[in-house]
Amino acid sequence: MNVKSMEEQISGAIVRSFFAKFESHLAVDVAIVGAGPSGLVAARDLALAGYKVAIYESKLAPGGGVWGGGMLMNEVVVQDDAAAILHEFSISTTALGNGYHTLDSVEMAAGLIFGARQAGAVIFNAVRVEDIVIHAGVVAGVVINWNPVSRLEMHVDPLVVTARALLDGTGHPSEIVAKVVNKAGMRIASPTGGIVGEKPMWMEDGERSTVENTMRLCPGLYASGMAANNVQGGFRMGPIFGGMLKSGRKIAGIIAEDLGK
Ligand code: 48F
Repeated sequence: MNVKSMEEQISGAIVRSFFAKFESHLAVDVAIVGAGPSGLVAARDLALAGYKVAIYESKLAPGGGVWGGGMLMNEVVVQDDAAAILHEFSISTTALGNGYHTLDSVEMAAGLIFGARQAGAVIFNAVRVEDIVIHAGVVAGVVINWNPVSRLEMHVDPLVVTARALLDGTGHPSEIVAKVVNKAGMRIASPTGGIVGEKPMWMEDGERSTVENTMRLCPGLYASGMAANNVQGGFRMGPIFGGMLKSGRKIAGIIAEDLGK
């Protein structure tokens, strides 16, 4: 009898299990680029609504800008209405009684990741979206490669995942929208038809405008969080995260409405 070694069984289990996950997500309803707070909230909402959702995160650890709190002090602040979204993820907050809550940024990052995953969204970490697919004026998917391949500038062709909706949750640089505007030369829904560029710090205005700036940009393409703010020219706001969470919720609603069932 041919008995497999433990080494062979463990390696085989990982390879088969990963490739089953990968193959079943070569065509998805929603591809989300960036596992920051806005992308993770959108992912959970859309997965709970029954859509097939894949998140691509170039770093090894999903969570985006949450982990570091403010200036590496691992606490963040949210407003009352945004705390309610965190409570849906079973993330705890401490009410300050003035409309704000503090919370542990590590619990927030871990909780958002776990919530998105438990809802059924699949996260591909250490995977960089390096380009987009466009079919006749409609954004239709992502071009992906291992982030280390990108960083080492290895000459390796990527693979492609098609998506009915593509969400740019890449934060400050709005990398995916930049591809659509600069590489594909498409016009998007913004004051200039392109990327306006993020403004300096103004917490109150930034928090409000992040949600307002969250929208569909062209057929198949959406932006949330700081990516949405960069596109529309909103102010930055630093370590208050309510706008990010509400932006994720808003864009999930818009995408679900566009996709239908
Ligand atoms: O920046 P990020 O946390 O996204 P967000 O949802 O939240 C912004 C806040 O964290 C913070 C803030 C709040 O006041 O201002 O900045 O807008 O996370 C974006 C994620 O996208 C990943 C990146 O590593 C980060 O984890 N990312 C960026 N470009 C790519 C990418 C790419 N091309 N492919 C895959 N992942």
